[in-house]
Amino acid sequence: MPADSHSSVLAGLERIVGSGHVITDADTRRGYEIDWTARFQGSTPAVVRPATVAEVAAIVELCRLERVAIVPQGGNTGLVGGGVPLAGEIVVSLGRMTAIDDVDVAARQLTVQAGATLAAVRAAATAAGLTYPVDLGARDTATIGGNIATNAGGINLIRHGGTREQVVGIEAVLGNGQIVRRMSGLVKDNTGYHLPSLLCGSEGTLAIVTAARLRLTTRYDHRVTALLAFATVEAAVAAVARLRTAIDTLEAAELVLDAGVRLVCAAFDRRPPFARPHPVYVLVEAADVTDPTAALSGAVAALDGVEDAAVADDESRRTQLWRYREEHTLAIGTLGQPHKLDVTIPQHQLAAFMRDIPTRVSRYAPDASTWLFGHVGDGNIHVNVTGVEPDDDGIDEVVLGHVAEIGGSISAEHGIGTAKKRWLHLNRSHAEIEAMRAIKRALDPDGILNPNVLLP
Ligand code: FAD
Ligand code: 2HG
Ligand code: ZN
Repeated sequence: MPADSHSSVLAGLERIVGSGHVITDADTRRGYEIDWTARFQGSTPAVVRPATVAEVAAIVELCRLERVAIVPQGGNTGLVGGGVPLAGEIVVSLGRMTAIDDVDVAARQLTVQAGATLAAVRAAATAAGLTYPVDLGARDTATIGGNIATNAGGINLIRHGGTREQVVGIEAVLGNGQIVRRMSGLVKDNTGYHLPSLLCGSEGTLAIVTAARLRLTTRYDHRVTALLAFATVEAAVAAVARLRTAIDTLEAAELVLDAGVRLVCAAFDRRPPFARPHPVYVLVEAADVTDPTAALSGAVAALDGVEDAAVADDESRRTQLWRYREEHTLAIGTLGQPHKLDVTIPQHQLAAFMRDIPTRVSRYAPDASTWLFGHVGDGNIHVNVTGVEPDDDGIDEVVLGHVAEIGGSISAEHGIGTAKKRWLHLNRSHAEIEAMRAIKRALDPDGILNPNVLLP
């Protein structure tokens, strides 16, 4: 941005939100300029923190006039470099817009501003006797706006669906500066294009989401978690498939490998889960209004290939079991900046993929390490590669190319961001990408919202 336009934009932003909410100081900006993995780092002239939808609309209008690009940012836990200013964009942080309205128990819905954290929304729903069923490891920092923008999946998707399935209403400022607000919460409403669905997964390229109306579900107060050990990925995948049909209270089915569990134990000084290690572990959780332990235990007893099992029905032991899974991301982060390749594999290819992919990675980068874990119940495997330079995206090409060849998705739940836009064509046809471009042009005619994200 040229210096004169720079100062007029900053002055305009200060007029809109007040000078205390335009951050220009380099030290404070830093946290907004670098992503969670530290793989993506950029810079911004300013971080602006609006408090109302009207302020967001005024910011978008100003940036349109000045032809200045914007990166919307929530909790900055995104893993594809989509929420940080890599080309000098202004950061619009939703961090002050955190209000959560009283739960509408009769409608089983909740209205919330986009900057509220997922954990705060879940807590509000729980306090009202219901549940917001999306959950993920970054719950304490990730925001509802970020969840909507990335269409976050998480650990309970097999039972409740992802974020898109929960969003019944939305308020947002489009890239053309207009405010759209559809928050009545009518679940049957076939009056044309469904903007909440369109904005789910739009990664900040069409609109800045300012509030949402979310569907809530039954609160299950009884919960049981089991860690099951297997000799092979094949046995683990087959067991998960059987469990999914055997018990309809299954909320989560997560897979980790021995190497990942050892890494977690070493990084956080934890004891291993069993007296002896096993090649593969599956963490399953069932939840119900009455105790699901007998149902889960019965279904596990009928499985083939379970070499050992640990079952927990109290909060503290359940948390201990979940740590072997949830601490993977942090433990891998201790090894340096990973390449994170979040993919979905067709069920029948899962085991072969997990066997093959480390070999393909080693062929390209003999010193690299491949870490595999994820939401096996829906085929979503997190391929993390360490020991490769952050900007060496040849490794991304190897993994994503293979995923596309076998009919998988190159982004299961994290989005395309800047990290994967080069490979969007592997999954999306020319016609689909052109349709997306047309939608982008219609809603963001000046191309100011996240111009370096999603579309190649
Ligand atoms: P940010 O990182 O701030 O932004 C992400 C994207 O959304 C960017 O493109 C940004 O521009 C856009 N955006 C943010 N807010 C808005 C808004 N209000 N309006 C428009 N665009 C906006 N993801 C999963 O899906 N499942 C998981 O299980 C999961 N587990 C995770 C575990 C850990 C430890 C970590 C660090 C991340 C995990 N993630 C997971 C990824 C991440 O938490 C999600 O993508 C989350 O939805 C991002 O929310 P955020 O508020 O941090 O968004
Ligand atoms: C998870 O499921 C997150 O833990 C993060 O989606 C995955 O670190 C990753 O690659
Ligand atoms: Zn995940």
